[in-house]
Amino acid sequence: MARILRVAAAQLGPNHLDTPREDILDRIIKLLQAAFQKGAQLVVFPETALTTFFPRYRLEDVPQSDQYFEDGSTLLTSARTRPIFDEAARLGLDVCLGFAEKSTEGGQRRQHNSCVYYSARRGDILAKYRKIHLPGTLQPFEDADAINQLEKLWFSPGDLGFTAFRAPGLIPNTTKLSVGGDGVNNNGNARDDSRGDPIMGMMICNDRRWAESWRCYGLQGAEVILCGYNTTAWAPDLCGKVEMQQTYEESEEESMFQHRLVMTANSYMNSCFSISAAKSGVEDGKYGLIRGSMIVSPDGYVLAEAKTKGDEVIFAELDLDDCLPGKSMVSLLSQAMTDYSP
Ligand code: CDV
Repeated sequence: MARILRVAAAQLGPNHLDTPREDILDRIIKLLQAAFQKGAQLVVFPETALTTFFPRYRLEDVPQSDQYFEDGSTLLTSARTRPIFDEAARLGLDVCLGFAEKSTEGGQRRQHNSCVYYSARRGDILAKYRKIHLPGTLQPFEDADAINQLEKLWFSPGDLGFTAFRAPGLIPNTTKLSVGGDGVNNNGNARDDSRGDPIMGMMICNDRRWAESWRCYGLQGAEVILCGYNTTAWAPDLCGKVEMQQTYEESEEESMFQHRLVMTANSYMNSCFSISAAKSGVEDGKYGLIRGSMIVSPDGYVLAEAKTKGDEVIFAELDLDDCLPGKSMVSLLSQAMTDYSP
């Protein structure tokens, strides 16, 4: 029996430093409704979906910076975020949403680049991920015109690991089993838990460029990877390319190529689906972000891809059992390695 999951990536066009939160919430809610119309059960939004990508600025350039942070424990109740989850609950949609998080765990203020997984079935947040690979520099470049990426300054590295989880209520007649292993037994046959609820893993933007992010999830049997991003189309200082004198268009094309490369190759290598959602277009009149929200199959094929740099929903119907052949092959290989004695 197939295990069908209908998913969407909700790409957002640019947000600006002074875009009112009500406008952003309004766009996000319209995207949720568009995804629902297409038949989606799960919608993935970009990294820092609620704001401009403010970590490109120095602290002193963003004097009211606290307005860009959310308390992760009040997302469902705060007027700043609640309308999203109320609408998701009304439509019965699961949501993965990226946001800048402030917390005071242990009495100390911390800031993380985070995302949460909201389960409509549970009516609650099921999982949270805090970005581990924070790209860029601690100090701005000397060149005043350089485009900075100061995530190391704004955020602490994630402390929640790459923890896969099962999302309930999306697929009928699943068995109730926990996460673990690669979903196959030592003979290469699907273990009973391949009939369980879908196994999800979340990562954020730069995490997708590192094999260990994917492999940590792959080894937990992840079937769907969710990844929001804000990828600069043009940052020659940051990318060490000042000497290359690439044009803006060449740089953007290369960035798109590399995004597609990591999403397709890693989905294939871990035999999982992936859903990536961009914030795209030119933010704050100057900072270009690539497009390329896409849904990729365990064979590495792009099933759906955004065509614009604005608000856009892409959709695909996934059969999670398509993850099994690749995962079975891994299991056979590791068994062969265990059996091998020189
Ligand atoms: N937000 C990001 O993590 N952006 C990085 C850029 C700076 C390279 C990315 O990996 O897309």
